[in-house]
Amino acid sequence: MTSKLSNAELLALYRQMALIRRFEEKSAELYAEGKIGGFLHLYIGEEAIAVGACKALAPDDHLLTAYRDHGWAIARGLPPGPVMAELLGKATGVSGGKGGSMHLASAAHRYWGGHAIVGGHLPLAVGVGLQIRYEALPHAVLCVLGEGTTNIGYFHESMNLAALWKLPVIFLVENNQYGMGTEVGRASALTNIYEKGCAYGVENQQFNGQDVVETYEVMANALAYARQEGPVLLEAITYRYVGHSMGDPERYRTKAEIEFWRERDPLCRIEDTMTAEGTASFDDFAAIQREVAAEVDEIVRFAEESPEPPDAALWEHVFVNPIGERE
Ligand SMILES: Cc1ncc(C[n+]2csc(CCOP(=O)(O)OP(=O)(O)O)c2C)c(N)n1
Repeated sequence: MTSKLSNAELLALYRQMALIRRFEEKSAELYAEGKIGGFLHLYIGEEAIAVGACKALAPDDHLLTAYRDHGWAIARGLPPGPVMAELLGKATGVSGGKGGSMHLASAAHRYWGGHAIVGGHLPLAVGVGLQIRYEALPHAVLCVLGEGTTNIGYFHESMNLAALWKLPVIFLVENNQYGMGTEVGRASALTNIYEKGCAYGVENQQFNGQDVVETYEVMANALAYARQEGPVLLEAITYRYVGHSMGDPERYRTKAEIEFWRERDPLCRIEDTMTAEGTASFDDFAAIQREVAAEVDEIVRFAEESPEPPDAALWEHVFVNPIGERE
């Protein structure tokens, strides 16, 4: 891990990853207590991708993700208290408590969700990219998806149009090895997902998604290319330590496999490198972990003490087509 980032920047990236991990661990507890409804997909193990990628994004760039979105929301700068409140369905949630875990969004952060339909957000990302080119704006779009999503029609339609119109869209595949319980090689003809870019003449690259610095550097280069030239397909090699969603019996993999990946943990990677270089000590990391634990306790308190949305909120933000209305 060689880097142009300062020690302070590296520690800030570590802190963000630690915050996301703690946030996710607490979410699992709250889910088990019945305080979070619906589905809950955790990001534990994959934190370096969101944190490294969001460091490279400019404030005016756009971000769209699938349902494994808590880490992305926090890395993009959405306040974690209202993110947790959204998971609990509270009025203070980022989506007013009406979206829940899979529908985090914030126009102020140009974070357009949080999408539950596999691949559904890819054409939307292309639409945002088209607007940017149409208005000759300097921005880019980051569209995050799982490797399973690259087998869906939307992926191919989106890659085709993004390439044809040279849109500033980065398709970032988080290859965590499984789509629900299906291992990548059992569902995809190509297991090097980045090679799918070749079919559309799209620039492509694979990288180590467990390395936050590498992620940042790859993203920074891809963004510069996308703004000038056109789309990029990136594949981050990663792993989720926990089930696809809560209640996944995980019969499709072994404990040894999980252990193999835990040894490549993105937080430990920074700890090991910085302590070996003498730029930080294990005490420094322990202090950050304590701070983050206290911060997440406060986040949970805020969310739990927040009110439910009022009944009248049922009638807000509902799209009605007046042309279709009958007398
Ligand atoms: C159109 C559609 N088909 C099926 C599902 C059910 N489903 C939810 S997640 C998922 C697996 C997606 O895997 P991947 O894209 O690799 O993302 P990951 O969960 O690994 O982050 C499936 C099939 C869905 N939500 N939408």
